[in-house]
Amino acid sequence: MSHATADIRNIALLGQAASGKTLLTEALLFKGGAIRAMGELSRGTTVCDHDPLEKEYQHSLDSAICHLDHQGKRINLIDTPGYPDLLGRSLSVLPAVETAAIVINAQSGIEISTRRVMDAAVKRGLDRVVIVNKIDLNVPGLPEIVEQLRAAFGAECLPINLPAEGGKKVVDCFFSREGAATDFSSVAEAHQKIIEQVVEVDEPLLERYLGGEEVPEEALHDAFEKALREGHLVPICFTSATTGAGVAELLDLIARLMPNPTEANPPAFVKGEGDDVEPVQVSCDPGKHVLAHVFKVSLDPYVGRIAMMRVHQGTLRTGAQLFVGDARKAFKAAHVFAVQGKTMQEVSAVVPGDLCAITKVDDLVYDAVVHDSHDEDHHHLRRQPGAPPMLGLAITPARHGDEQKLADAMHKLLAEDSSLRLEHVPALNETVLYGMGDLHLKVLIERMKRVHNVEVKTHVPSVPFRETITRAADGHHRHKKQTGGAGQFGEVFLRVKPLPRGSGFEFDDDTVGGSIPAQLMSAVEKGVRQVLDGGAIAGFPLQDVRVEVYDGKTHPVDSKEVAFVSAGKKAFLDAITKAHAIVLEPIVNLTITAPANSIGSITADVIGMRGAIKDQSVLPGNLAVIEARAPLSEVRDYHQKLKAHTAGEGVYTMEFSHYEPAAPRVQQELVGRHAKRQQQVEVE
Ligand SMILES: Nc1nc2c(ncn2[C@@H]2O[C@H](COP(=O)(O)OP(=O)(O)OP(=O)(O)O)[C@@H](O)[C@H]2O)c(=O)[nH]1
Ligand SMILES: [Mg+2]
Repeated sequence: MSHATADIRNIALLGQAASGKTLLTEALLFKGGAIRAMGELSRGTTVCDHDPLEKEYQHSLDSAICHLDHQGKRINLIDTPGYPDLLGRSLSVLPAVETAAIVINAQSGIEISTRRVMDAAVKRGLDRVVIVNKIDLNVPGLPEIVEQLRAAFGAECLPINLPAEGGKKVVDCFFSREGAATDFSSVAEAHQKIIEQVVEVDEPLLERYLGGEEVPEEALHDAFEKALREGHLVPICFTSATTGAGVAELLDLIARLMPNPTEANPPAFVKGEGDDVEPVQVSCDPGKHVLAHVFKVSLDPYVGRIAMMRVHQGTLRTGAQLFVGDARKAFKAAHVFAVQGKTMQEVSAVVPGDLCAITKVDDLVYDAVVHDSHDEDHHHLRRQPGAPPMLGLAITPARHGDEQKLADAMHKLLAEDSSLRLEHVPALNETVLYGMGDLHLKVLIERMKRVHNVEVKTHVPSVPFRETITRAADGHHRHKKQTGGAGQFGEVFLRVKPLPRGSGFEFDDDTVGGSIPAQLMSAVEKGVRQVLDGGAIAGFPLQDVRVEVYDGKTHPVDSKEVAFVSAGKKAFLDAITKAHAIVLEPIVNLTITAPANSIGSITADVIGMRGAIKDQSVLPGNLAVIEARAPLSEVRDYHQKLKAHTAGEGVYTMEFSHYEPAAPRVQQELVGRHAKRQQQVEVE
């Protein structure tokens, strides 16, 4: 079926794990006639949770795309994982939609994940709707959930329908002014509140309304879109994915009131690189150049790479020549697909605002911009930095000789998942994979085994300690070798000075009268730098050091580069042994969000880890936000600790703050361990 841009609705379902997003998506697909029967989560037969691992864990592990047609509208749904570890994967699909539907479990009310997805949707300027699901459980606290939502996210959260008959059905409150009895509040009250909220964004409408005139609901459409777009209205609706209550009403709401791609805030495209970017306007004009954005990449063992795209401008036709980013060479979109969970159906054209997939193109990585003219080179979608991945695991291949295979698999996984980071630490010869939490990394490692056929061993990564000096000192070395023929000669006098924390390394030529000529000076610097990585006392890289070479001697024949590399190295070693080197340890900032009743135990725990509390506050919805600071070496397993303190509800972000001298106990231990290692090397 072909559909125009104005008939498209793109909606991502987000929110806490087990709130029913996947089952609700299934219910919507069923009610909309896209599937003949509802699949079952426990059997892994739903459209969105089709992966064997999803069946095993009974949680969505990745986002899934599907669609249905209702009232002549094409409704694209993206079901996302709610598990806190996988939030990065969920939020990465937001550039594809106009509407974020935040699903809440009626039994548990607002949770931390609710707040995080709500914040992310606001930052992106998305229209929002809240869906309170599982009303069949007839929980008594529904009015409190509405109040909680308004306290936490603002008075703009207003019911647009209400449950009735103990959650057996749902009654519309927008199109109807009065109606049947509801489980709480009333149709008339909810109707009045929502209409008043809508007319507030439109001066002439407001005047008509205040003048006592009846404004027909059709006349409210544009104001409704404006209110959604500006975050002045966040409708709340009620559903049961199991009984189907409220599902038809939700479909009608989506088709009649939620924005089409031209009605929401436009996507934040920019042109240029780095800080030097300018916003660019894209329009849903089907005749303009094609501009599409890759919002998800997955790797299918049979199909290969699948890139999901949102077309933002122009019409993407099968056979088109397309460019990825700033590439000169085009690829041909030989096949373009509409996606229904794991099934893909070939289509001939995709209009602006719609979603599609292209397979087997390796350059299509997450966040890539695809276009059909060089006019759109250097176009990007403005990034919304998310929480950085924090839980690190050092990985090595389990089988000898699998290094390249592991590197290739990692490369592919990184392209799929923007909430992953890989870091190689040469000083420690460690490759560390950072993810959002235990489950995230566990699933990846299982995928690596199942899909990429590489088994890995993991261990807790080492802490990146550093060394520095605490006072200035002089160093000198004369390198002289006279063995038979040509000799080697070089002599270097230098001074080391401590630099302010975070300055790194500086090298300065302070010689006068050319006592060391330029090309030999670079040999001195080379020698000095050879020492930096290995450190002075504990084997960690040296930083915040300035080296000033102030004198030297050359020999007319024997002054070769090697001689000055060696003299520089040894003069530097001479200086740092006198410069009172110390070990520095990384300090991190932590922002912890947790239920308010766990503040006490969290604070005590942070202090026990040599940390300090910088700030704390309580947010509506009984959530505490604690800002703290602690040495990285103490918080590497904080994930587990926080889980234990908060029954799994707490989340935190961690970022590097600065280096500080390590505590004396830590210093002694590290220096002692290094000395022992050196002795062993000497014995061998
Ligand atoms: N009683 C009741 N149970 C529901 C309803 N919707 C979902 N469930 C159940 O809640 C559990 C979680 O449902 P899912 O659809 O997997 O939840 P989800 O939000 O997709 O969870 P994640 O994928 O982990 O984020 C399953 O056991 C469902 O059968 C509902 O409306 N009523
Ligand atoms: Mg799910």
